[in-house]
Amino acid sequence: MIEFQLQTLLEARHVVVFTGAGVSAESGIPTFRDALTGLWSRFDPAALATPEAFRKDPALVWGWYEWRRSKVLAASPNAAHLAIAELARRVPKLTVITQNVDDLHERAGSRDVIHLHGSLHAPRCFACTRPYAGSLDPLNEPEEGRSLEPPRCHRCNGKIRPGVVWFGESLPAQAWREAMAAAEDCDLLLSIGTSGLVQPAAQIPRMARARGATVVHVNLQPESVEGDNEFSLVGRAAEILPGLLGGGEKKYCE
Ligand code: BV8
Ligand code: ZN
Repeated sequence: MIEFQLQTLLEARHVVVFTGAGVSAESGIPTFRDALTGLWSRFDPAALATPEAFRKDPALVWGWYEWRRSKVLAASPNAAHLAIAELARRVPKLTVITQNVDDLHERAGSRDVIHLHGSLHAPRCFACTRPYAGSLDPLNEPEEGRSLEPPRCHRCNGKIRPGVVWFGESLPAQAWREAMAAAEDCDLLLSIGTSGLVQPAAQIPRMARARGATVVHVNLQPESVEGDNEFSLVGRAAEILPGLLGGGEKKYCE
């Protein structure tokens, strides 16, 4: 049996915490694949999360994102987000790199979070790319499955789009540079709640391992791991992360 202990965590010089939708699941935010439950289930997320979908039917895409944003506004950070913020206070250096478009890491107290796929809270003009200066009215609670006309840019009257990275769009160059630099510098990377399907984000844990870092996966599903510096912790992030900090020893086989 291989043990991964709190000690290994706290001896690290630079920890990277790399998160996917699974870290927000216990805050009630559906993961990307689950995001199409209920009245959205008739749509394919990968098809909706594209510039083509927005060009074709801006109100449908804007309605989906406003529904997701309203769920984020109504949600709270969970014990996993809070444990990650606490960990940053106990190690010399910690970098959070997230694929998520919610702000739950920030609301849990994490700082300088690197958002590889943008944010629901940074709407911008689809035409001139200027940030949207208007306030998005959270009061008109978007109905699930309903289209919603996007607001218009104050400068060029273009349609406002969500500030996320769609499939087929490049990742923000600076975020990607910072994420690669952190992955190559860290000596421990915690990969939490990600299926590792989406590129190039899925390269981040691999980059860390290639530089000799220890990589620990936290997921409901076991991760196939190799070598003696890769581990798979199976379970809920909101239980495992506080457990790690609480000093609980985790025993599990490779
Ligand atoms: C680009 C923002 C190039 C939008 C997102 C063929 C092969 C390889 C790659 C490609 C290909 N064809 C196209 C590509 C590229 C494409 C891609 O990767 N496609 C995949 C699907 C095959 N990538 C892109 O297009 C990227 N851009 O490549 O640009 C380029 C180059 C030059 C010039 C122009 C372009 C851009 C990708 C960004 C897409 N945007 N998000 C939005 O949110 O609406 S990605 C989106 O899906 C999420 O952000 C998330 O990162 C990702 C996956 O979503 P989920 O599955 O929900 O989340 P996750 O994977 O994290 O899975 C949840 C996990 O949590 C599960 O494992 C589950 O077990 C676990 N879990 C659940 N509950 C818990 C838990 N774990 C612990 N505790 C729990 N409680
Ligand atoms: Zn504009």
